[in-house]
Amino acid sequence: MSEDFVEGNFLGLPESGGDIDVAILQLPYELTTSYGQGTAQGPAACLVASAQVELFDDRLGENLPAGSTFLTAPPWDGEGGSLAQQLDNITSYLQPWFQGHCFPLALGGEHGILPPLVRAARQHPLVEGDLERLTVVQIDAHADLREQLNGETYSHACASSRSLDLGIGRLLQVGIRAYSKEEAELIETDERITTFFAKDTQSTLHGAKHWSQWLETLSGVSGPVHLTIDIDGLDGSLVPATGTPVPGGLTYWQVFETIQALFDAPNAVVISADINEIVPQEGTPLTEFSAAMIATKTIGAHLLARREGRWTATKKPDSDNSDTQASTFFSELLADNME
Ligand SMILES: [Mn+2]
Repeated sequence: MSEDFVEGNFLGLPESGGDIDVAILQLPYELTTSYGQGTAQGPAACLVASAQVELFDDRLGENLPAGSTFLTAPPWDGEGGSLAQQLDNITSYLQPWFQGHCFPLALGGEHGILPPLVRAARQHPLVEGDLERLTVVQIDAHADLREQLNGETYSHACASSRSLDLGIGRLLQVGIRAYSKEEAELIETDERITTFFAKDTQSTLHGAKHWSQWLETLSGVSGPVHLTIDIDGLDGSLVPATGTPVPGGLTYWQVFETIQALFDAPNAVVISADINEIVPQEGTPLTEFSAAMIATKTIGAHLLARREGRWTATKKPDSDNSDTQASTFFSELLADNME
């Protein structure tokens, strides 16, 4: 632990002022988690666990922050009377960090944070208001492609469906091993979706072939990308406290390889990431520590992309591109749907 360790900050890193390169955002959002409880405590627990993560990044060859400036932003305040207002407030909280000048990494919170993340990414200079340009890469046990769960269309189980509704151009999924017939049919028919099932990538006989196809797919991605990591994509033994731990998932190293392949892709620009469904557990810090390790790896991969010219800060154009409709988007959308 370094002498200037700051408690409560990601990796304990102090804020040195000036332009922010990496913003750690906390979304203690929990509205629809169906089975487990405690995702609202996830972000804070992940920050505490990050104090135990080594600062050395082997690919950068140096310790984080590696000359860059990190900010651990105050958490989203949880305000909003209705679900729609909460989603709008999350979008408003995220917006200042999606202007292209820094790399935002959000910690959740349940996977229901994905639609507001996608909505915030719409104003990114590389997305230019057209979400069809955006690819979402999803690590998850669940396809999250349901139309609704228990009557709720913004359930965590519908996060990817709602992102497709918002108009994203492409969805790449890996780790998927719990899904319904309806979701399997959507995967078959919606050309925007490419799914690598865990039964294939984790197969003891053919896994290596499928896994290298997944990494090749990532290497071929072009344009702006949001990476969403539901930590239940990892094998349940690594994340025992997450909302719905599922056996048969990705190994720790497969998550690392996914991050590396995506951030190293020559024509892709990973503009943002989130790690969600983090739940602390009394007696073992394994779940939140796994999340903190993955968050650190993600930031290391971002800094390498920056160093090697695959990510460049985009200054906000003179014409203000901030999306003024974003702060009421979900309220208006859901009001329309109820009519
Ligand atoms: Mn999920």
